[in-house]
Amino acid sequence: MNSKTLRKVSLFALVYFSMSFLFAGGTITGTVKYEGKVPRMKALKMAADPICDGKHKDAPARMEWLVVSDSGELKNAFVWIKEGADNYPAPEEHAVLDQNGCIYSPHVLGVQVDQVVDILNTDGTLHNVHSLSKRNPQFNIAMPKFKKKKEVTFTKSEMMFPIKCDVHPWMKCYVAVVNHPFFDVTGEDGNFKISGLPAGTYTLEVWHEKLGTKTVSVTVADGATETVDFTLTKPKKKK
Ligand SMILES: [Cu+2]
Repeated sequence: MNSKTLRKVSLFALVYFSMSFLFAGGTITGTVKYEGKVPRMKALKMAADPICDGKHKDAPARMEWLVVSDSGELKNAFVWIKEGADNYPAPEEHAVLDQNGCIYSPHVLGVQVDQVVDILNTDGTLHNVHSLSKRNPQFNIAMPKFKKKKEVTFTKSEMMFPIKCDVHPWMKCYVAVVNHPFFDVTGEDGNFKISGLPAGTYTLEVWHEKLGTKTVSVTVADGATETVDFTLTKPKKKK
């Protein structure tokens, strides 16, 4: 390579490098809170399976349909770009759904279309993985104690559907299949963060298994961070 070409290549690399910072994409971040009476989550009765029961000797596992901190931060809310994002190819990285202590971990899982999901059986007991999807074909897989891993993929985008275990009736989790990577699930602090969004206007939605959904329109610029907080309440009972 002569020095002229080298200069050209270096200049190109420099411009490219700077541009990647300029166009790093926008971020939406925030906190999901719950407002209302917080029920105490009942302990799960696992006595029917001594292996499950034995894994929670110190503290019983509890139901997870409404997990709220003392200051109202809501866990297991799914926040995602409902409208405005393009289709993205599946990442190489596998998503993981573990069956550990006879509960699903995580309780709410977001995956991309065609992304490989490793369904693990860490328990050494029989589980049955039964998907109740509507757009994607349902499956019903027995995972005997020696079956440590099963890989599945979902080929169509589909908002939340349950996966349950027919052996242990308390086992239930929720899966969303999204055609892009812009989603997050809140942890115990209620926080979510969606990064790398191309500049634009999007419909952002929060979903919770008992509290329903809420949407908001958000405009993000390259390199900027928008904060969006949600407060969810119990839906009114239908009369
Ligand atoms: Cu099970």
